Amino acid sequence: MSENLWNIEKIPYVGTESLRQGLGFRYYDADRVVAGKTMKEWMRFGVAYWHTFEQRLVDPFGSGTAIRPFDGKYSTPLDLALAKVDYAFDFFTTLGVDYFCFHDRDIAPEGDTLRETNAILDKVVDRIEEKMKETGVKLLWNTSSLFTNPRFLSGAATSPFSEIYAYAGGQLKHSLEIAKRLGAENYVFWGGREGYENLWNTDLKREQDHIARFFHMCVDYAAEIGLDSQFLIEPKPKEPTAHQYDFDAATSIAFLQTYGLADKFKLNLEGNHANLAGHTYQHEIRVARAAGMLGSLDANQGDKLIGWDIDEFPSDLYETTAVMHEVIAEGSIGPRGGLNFDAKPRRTSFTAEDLFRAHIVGMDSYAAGLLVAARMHEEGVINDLVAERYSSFDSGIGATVEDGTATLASLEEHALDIPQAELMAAVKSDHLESVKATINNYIVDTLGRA
Ligand code: XUL
Ligand code: CO
Repeated sequence: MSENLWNIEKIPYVGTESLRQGLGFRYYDADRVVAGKTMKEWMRFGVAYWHTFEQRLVDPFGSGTAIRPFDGKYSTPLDLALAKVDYAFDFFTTLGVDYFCFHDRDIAPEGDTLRETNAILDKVVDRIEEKMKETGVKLLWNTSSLFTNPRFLSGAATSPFSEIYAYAGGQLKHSLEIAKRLGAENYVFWGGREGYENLWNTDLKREQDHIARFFHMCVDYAAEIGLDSQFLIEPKPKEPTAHQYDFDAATSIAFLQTYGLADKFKLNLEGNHANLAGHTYQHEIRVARAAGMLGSLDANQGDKLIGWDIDEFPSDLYETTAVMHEVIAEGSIGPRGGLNFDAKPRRTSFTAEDLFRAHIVGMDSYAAGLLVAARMHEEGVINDLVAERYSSFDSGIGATVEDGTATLASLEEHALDIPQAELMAAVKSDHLESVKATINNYIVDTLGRA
């Protein structure tokens, strides 16, 4: 048995030797070069501290089922928090991921005042800093939990209570200092309770003005301390509030543009959040790409039959292929992004080993998606069909639209005398069913040969 705290051997790449998935990677081969980069460079996988080390696998109907190796071994919350850092870094190196992510409140307990809380937090950050140096594991992003403590019941930067707003600002300031100290690649703002339960008691405009001011203060403070982490907004349409202000990618982009923040922020997009907004994951990524705002990805998936944010580990190869298609087309997951598993095992997968099993499936599913998307990219399958679909804009009347010389009068002159039959000859079938079958064929064939 290995020496590490989880008693699990380093997870190996085993390839396609067995159809039964165990504690080994079938597709994820970290240093394998695909479409010009290694798998680990494309994906930059991250482990989410809050799920993997904090989540007890509760649901709204029952308490936690999780069994963890640190349970019951430490007498004070601080001792437990410090020990968990060691467990966490052993987990990262055993699994073979290069990044992790955390909220301030995941890693350390709170004191009575913000000053006391910050002092406790710093002790744990000291330990994290040591472990980062020792292992080479890096911080994909950190963030601040401005939603768990009861003080934030009506939001933080959109709270109607100015004392709470001020507290949130103070808390956030220290969180940015930690990002600087640990060299965070990104800094994430997920609007925990920044939204409303009910419009009758809500001044929506005032709340949005307040949170925009908050973000400007963050930008100013980052400049003051020389913090260069990429700021990211993480959209989600609802849960816990009935309506979250950062509803989806398009809404968040409009908000950032309205308040003069668009050049300072990008987006961290999450699969299950996309579904809650009535979108696919691919849609959210495409919208962000179109605006030059793709920042990073929270990798998880939802369930067609369950209406909540269930944060399931990704296993849907069709979706991972779609996501990696977008990433390859973009060239990377944003300038400093990665794939953070904002995901938890099912309540019925309660052993510590299941944490490894779940991450392996997530990493393998994305590695498989990368292989398929890279091959489709190399063979031009999707790019060719899209280029062909819009080719009438490459010349003739279409080109005048794109070069800005067309007017309604020039379009009318062009269209006025074309007979219906000739016009309909310009319209082509998409053969969409064949397109979908082609993608299926690439998935089956590529993974069959992997
Ligand atoms: C909540 C969620 C958060 C953010 C970070 O749904 O996704 O964990 O990723 O605050
Ligand atoms: Co998330």
